[in-house]
Amino acid sequence: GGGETSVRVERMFGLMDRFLKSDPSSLQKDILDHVEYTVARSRFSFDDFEAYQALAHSVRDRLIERWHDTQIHFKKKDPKRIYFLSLEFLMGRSLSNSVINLGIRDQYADALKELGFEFEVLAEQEGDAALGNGGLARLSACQMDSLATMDYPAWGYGLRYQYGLFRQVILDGYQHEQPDYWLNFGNPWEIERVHVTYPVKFYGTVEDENFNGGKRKVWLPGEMVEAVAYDNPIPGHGTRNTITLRLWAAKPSDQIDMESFNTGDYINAVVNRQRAETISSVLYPDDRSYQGKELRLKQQYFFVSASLQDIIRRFKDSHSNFDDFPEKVALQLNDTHPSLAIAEVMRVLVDEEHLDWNRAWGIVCKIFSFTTHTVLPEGLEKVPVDLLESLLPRHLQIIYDINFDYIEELKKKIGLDYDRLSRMSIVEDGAVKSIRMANLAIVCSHTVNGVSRVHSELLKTRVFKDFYELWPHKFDYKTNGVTQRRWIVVSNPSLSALISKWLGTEAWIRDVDLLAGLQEQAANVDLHEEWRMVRKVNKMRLAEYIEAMSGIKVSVNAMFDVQIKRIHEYKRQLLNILGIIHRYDCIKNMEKSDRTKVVPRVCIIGGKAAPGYEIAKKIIKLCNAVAEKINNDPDVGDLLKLVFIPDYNVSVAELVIPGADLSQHISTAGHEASGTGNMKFLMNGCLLLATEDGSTVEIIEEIGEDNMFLFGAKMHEVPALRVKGPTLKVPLQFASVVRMVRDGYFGFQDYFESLCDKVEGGNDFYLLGYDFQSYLEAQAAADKAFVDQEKWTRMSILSTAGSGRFSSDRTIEEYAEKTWGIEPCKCPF
Ligand code: AZC
Repeated sequence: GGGETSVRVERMFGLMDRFLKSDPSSLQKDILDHVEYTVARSRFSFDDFEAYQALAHSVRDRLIERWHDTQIHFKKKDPKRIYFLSLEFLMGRSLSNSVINLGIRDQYADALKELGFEFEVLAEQEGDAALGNGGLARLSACQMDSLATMDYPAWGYGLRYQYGLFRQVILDGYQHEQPDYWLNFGNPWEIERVHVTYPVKFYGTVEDENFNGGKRKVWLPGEMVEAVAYDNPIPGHGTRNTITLRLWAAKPSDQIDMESFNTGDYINAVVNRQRAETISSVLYPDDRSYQGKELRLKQQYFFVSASLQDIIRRFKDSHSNFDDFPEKVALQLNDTHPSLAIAEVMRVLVDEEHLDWNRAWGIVCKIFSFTTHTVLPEGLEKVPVDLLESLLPRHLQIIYDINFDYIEELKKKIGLDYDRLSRMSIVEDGAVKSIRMANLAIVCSHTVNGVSRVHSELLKTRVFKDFYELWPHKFDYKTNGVTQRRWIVVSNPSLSALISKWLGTEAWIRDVDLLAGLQEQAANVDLHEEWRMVRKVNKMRLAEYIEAMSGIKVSVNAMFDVQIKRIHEYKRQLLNILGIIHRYDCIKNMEKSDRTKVVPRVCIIGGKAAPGYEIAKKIIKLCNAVAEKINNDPDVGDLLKLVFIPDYNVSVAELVIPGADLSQHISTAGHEASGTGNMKFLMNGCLLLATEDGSTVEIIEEIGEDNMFLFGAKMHEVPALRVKGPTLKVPLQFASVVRMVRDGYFGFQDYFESLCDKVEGGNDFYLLGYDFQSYLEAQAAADKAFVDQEKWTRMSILSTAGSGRFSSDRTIEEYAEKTWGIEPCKCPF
């Protein structure tokens, strides 16, 4: 039995020898062993990529040790667990993050040096794991890092897409999408669990069956697919705790459909089975607009069903009464994407565990919490009833039953206000009858979280007003945060060392509030000098990358002005580009002698457009067309450059953010739920040029408005401005830059026409025209501040010093205490 084995193992190794050693010579031996036996290359001849693979495998071995210990410890202590359900995780690279969290980066660097390799060079060999679109997905990744670091008993659950987010290729200035077949070269960071599999059912019918003198529902599925677990260990920093991100892959079911094999068409029967894999094959690249596609719904249910089978199996390992479930399990719905989990828990409890409906409902009401990440109505998922009925007939019945009870209760509370009842119903009657997933999530969750304070206000006063009035206690918010481990320590090692030196401790890496200690030193000239030095080195690194990517040479003396994020109308990359055109036009029209007064700029824009989002794609093309013109104009030279960085992703962000002087977060007020890029720039001492939107409002409270460049209409002004829309006076400068685009100054006149139409003639929904004047003023203020290097450096230091509140450690602690009711469970060393 297991007991005997462990005694035997202990006798073989002795307690102290149980773990792999991490001194340089042990590391070297392990790396070389992996070269020889895992990568199967000769230890006398292997290239950088093979060295990376071997290195990654040796790190993996160390992760696995910690991970085993953590899982055993969790099992022994049996604490309440948090299960984080998310259809997207944007993990990026793992190597540097892992060795830093394990505390053995320097040992590895030394070990590799003697073998003739450089750690950084090998780290560059790794491709990104891009199993997500944007903010929501990267937030999940940051939160996993915090959950591990803070010793919470947590599991992430998601899908193991074979194709991550598409690669963006720019040809003639246009975006083209290419598949990201990221598993091509193997993935050392995952562990395939061939024995952890669950059947997932689809289609079929629901029948009534006699049971205990009554009737009960039985779902007779029409299709069965197997979910196979792939575990990705997530190491905490400065702790042994290493938690699990479990991603599911679809495989043909074990249960062979004898029917199709008996017809004699063996080849086709095999080929048909193989189609099961398409469920987890590709990530939907649209981060906002919901499309009602069957495959998407299949993905959602597939991952929800497998995860819940796994969670319930783990619960049943040590519990027999489902009434204890809420004391042991918290389920977090990351947006509405996993909200079928609600109906699935009801189905399992009622149909499979035979609890009566009310008892099951009582349990469901205590376990779910829901976080929404948007205010855009097109982001709210609505599943057509027809689709749900054919794919998941029993779930549709359950949702109808939940809705029936809920509407009856609601009538008692609000009376027969039919408008309001129909707005609040989970089922939407209309041309296409559909299920409102957000309403389902709100009705069945105990907490509805926003991602920043103002986002939560919008939810309460606009998007979910009816619900807030009914259940004010459900509504709360946890302002987003990012992990300083990845966004300072991994991506900006020189700044990290500088901070530790001046604070006299590395403790801020786990306790980020300590960064505030830099405030006292904000005027220290020695710190200033070192701070500027670090920033300059990072700018040089970025300049080299820009030249390698685009052939454009940029001067590190210029201000690096960056906007990187998904391309969206509400994020207003177009405002940025029109501002750049204005700057260009000013330089062109200046007396030559005045040009010496211009503060040189390198404007950097990066981001992907959803493949079907035409306007966003035109914005990319416009950026490239303007860049082409400006960068080749000898009148302008180093005074202005515009660079579009292709294929923006997590590892590009890690390179760009530390090298930015100024970053733009310029969404129309009331549209960015939170924003997390702003926090990453802030931590790295980059100044913000921003609107008072999302989490920026809270950043202002931390560092003060004097430490950033704010502009634009305020959130409460926006609705009235929209009403006035067509009568608003637009500044002349705005009309004239749009004119330049319309007149074909940058070519492609016809192609850009519809883009210009979006911001003129009363169509300017995002208020680019209205905000243009104050945008230019904020830009001028940034120029002025940049010339005063003393002042700029002080602002930069104060930005980093004031970033402590925006760590995901703080966010996760709030979730743990206020929403999930879980406690740390630290694995002893
Ligand atoms: C994003 C929000 O747009 C962004 O403001 C926020 O910081 C981030 O989530 C994390 O909360 N939303 C998404 O990426 N996607 C959806 C569907 O909202």
